[in-house]
Amino acid sequence: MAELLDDAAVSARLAGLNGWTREGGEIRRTVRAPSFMAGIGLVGAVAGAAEDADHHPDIDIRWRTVTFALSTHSAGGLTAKDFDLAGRIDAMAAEHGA
Ligand code: H2B
Repeated sequence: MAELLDDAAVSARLAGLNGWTREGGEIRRTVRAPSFMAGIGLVGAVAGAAEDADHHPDIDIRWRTVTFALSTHSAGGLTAKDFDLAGRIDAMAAEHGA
């Protein structure tokens, strides 16, 4: 099972991401896509990556504003799995103009 990261490790890994904030035991990023359909396209791409990783973000879609939240439920907090997927979401967000 993935191990919980300590505060120093969380801070270090947050510094390598784009626009993510820590909210207790999860990390969140809100992106603004250029259109509703671009946001949906991003969500579809993230869904594929989540299935590949067997790790799934909570996703909130409001017109073209999409919020992703990540935590590792089985560990009760943040692990490398969250930051690995967050980095992939950052790359996909850039590809979708968000
Ligand atoms: N996604 C997230 N975000 N956290 C988890 O702990 C998690 C998951 N667990 N997706 C996975 C699925 C687990 O249920 C399977 C069995 O690996």
